[in-house]
Amino acid sequence: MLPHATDAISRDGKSLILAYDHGLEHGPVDFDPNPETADPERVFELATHDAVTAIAVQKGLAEAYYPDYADDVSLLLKTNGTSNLWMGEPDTPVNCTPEYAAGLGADAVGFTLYGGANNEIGMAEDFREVQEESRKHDLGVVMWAYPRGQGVRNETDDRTIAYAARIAHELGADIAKVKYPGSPEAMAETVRMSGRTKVVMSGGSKTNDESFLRTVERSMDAGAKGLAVGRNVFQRDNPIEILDALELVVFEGATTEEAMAE
Ligand code: FBP
Repeated sequence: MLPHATDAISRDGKSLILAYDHGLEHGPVDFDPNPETADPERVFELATHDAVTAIAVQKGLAEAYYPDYADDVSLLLKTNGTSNLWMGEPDTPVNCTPEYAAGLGADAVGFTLYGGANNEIGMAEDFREVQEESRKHDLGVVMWAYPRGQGVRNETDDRTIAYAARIAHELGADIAKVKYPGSPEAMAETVRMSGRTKVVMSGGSKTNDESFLRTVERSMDAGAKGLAVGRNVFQRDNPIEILDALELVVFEGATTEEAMAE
C-alpha cells in the first residue's frame, strides 16, 4: 500500500465510490426500480454530487461517457468483471489493463477477487499483474474482496469477511471493499485485519433509508473509510437525497438521525 495512492478518489481520507458496473454484473434487472438509470449519463451526472469521490465503471462506459465528466468526478476503472449469465464457479476475466485505464483518465483501478473459488489462483495471478502495473501508472488499487465459491461456506460470515480484508492487505490493495460483516464489532475486527489497507463497505441490495444509513454509520464508527455503493443510491426514487445524507454521515460524522433530519 502506498501512502497517497488513494488521494484522488478520497476526501479527507474517506471515499464514497458510486459503483455502476451492475449492467455487466447483474444485468438490466438492476435498472428496473429506476428505469432511467439504464442510461449511463444519468448516473455519471449523479456522480458529480459533492459526496461522490469516484465513479466505478467498466471500460465501455468510461470510454463512452467519462470524457464528458472528467472535470467533475474521479474515475475508478474496474479491470475485471463477469456477467450474471455465467453459471460456473465464481470467476472473472481481466477486461482492461491499468495502462489502458490510465489512458482513459482513471485515478484508480478496481479488481474483484473471489477468494475460495476454484480459480482463486488464476485471479490472484491476474491481481498481481494489475496491482504491479497500477503502481507504474500511479493508480490506486481497490479490491472488491468477495470470498465466494466452493471453498466458502458462508460469504457473509464475519471471520470470512475479515479474512477477505486481510487478503486485500497481503496482496497490496490500497482499499478493500467488503460486505458489512453484520455488527460494529465484526467491522472493527475486519478493519483491524486490513492494517493500512483502508476498508470501505459495500452497499448491497436496496434497503430502507434508516437501515442503510445506520449500517454506514456503524461501519464508519468501526473504522471504515467510507463505502462503495450502487443500488442503494441509483435504485432510489431520489438518489440525490440519499447522497446528501451519506455526505453527512461519511464526511461530517453525522448520526443517522441527524442526516435524516436535514
Ligand atoms: P451495490 O452497492 O449495488 O451492492 O454495488 C456494489 C457492487 O460491488 C458492484 O460494484 C457490483 O456490481 C455488485 O456489487 C456485485 O454484487 P454481488 O454481490 O451480487 O456480486
